[in-house]
Amino acid sequence: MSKTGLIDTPFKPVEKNVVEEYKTLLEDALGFKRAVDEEGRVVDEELLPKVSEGEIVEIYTYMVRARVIDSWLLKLQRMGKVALHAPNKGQEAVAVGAAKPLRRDDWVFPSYRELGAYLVRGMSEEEILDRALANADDPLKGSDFAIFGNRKYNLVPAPVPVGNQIPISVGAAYAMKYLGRDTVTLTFFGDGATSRGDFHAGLNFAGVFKVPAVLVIQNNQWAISVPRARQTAAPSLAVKGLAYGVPGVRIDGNDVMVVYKIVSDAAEKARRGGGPTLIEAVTYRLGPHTTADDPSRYRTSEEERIMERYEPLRRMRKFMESMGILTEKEALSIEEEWNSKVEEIVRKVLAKPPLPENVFFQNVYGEKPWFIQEEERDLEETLKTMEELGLSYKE
Ligand SMILES: Cc1ncc(C[n+]2csc(CCOP(=O)(O)OP(=O)(O)O)c2C)c(N)n1
Repeated sequence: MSKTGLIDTPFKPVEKNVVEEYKTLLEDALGFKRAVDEEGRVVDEELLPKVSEGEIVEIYTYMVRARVIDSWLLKLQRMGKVALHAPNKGQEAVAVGAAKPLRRDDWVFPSYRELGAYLVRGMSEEEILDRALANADDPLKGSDFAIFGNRKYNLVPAPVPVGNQIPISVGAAYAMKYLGRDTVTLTFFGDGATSRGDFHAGLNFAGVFKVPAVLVIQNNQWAISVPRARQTAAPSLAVKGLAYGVPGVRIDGNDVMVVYKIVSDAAEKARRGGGPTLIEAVTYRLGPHTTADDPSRYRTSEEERIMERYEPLRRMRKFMESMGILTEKEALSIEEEWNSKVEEIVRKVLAKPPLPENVFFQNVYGEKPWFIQEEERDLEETLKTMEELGLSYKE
């Protein structure tokens, strides 16, 4: 026996009880949990979260709001007002269902496709649009496009490199544990991100140090044009957690009820010192990867048409109707209501002034080095000369 007891000696196989425990864990990681099927029927009552009817309507409303703002961002990009947008259509249940059970002081590390989570955290449509248009009220002051986030809501801006948020969020979770807090981190990333080294480094650290992290894979089947089958030869993505000692659960990501339930249980377990969970939420991206993508080059419209049947809003309407919570008509009127609300917000936001031209030189350095000061002066002079010549770079 070593002094620390941390090394395997004498050499022996893994104990029987661990093998038994892993057999149960395998079932979760290779299975497929759902509470409500695509026709809105309850298929497993045990997986329904304990939420009131009012909360169910609230959850549905967040999903509607995410869908509405998403379609506006798409339109505004086509109008040349937004540089780039990564559509969320079809993935609202994962974003809303995972963010909703969290506490205000928990931390969310999104990827770039979680509008529903931003709304749940408290970001308004106006703030989302200010960000997307990079206007004078943009909370991130024009830094990078298509990336959201806001310190006010413990919502960390997503990185551009795929999967970078994984080790960063795991480190943040470790910090929470180190500080003795009972806050957790919730991280979103795609199926493609599971092929990056950052995923493996993050999961390994999370498992070894039992950090309070909930890691959610938005398995939307595609990493731009690369299908899920090209990401791994493993039978599921959730099963990858087990190699790192992180329990993995594979769930129906279009069933917001099961997403809420599984994330809520994982977060509470993490809060009590039970360590991390990897959740594979199986969903489908109904739109293009970004506004710069054309999915018809790598998948059929037949596939998209079939997947429409599984989309989460339709399922929620059917579920609420069958539970006598809201009729389909009432549910659809929530969509109409938000459509007109957001239209008004769009008008307001479009009328706001742009960021000042010298924004590049602000918010980066506490004290600007000489070469930055020189560049800033250069810009000022260029703008002055353009004005004298009657030239404008604005529309
Ligand atoms: C390190 C890195 N490699 C490549 C890219 C280009 N890229 C941007 S998004 C993306 C696909 C990501 O797919 P996935 O993780 O499944 O997320 P999804 O977009 O499907 O939500 C790629 C390859 C990048 N941003 N960073």
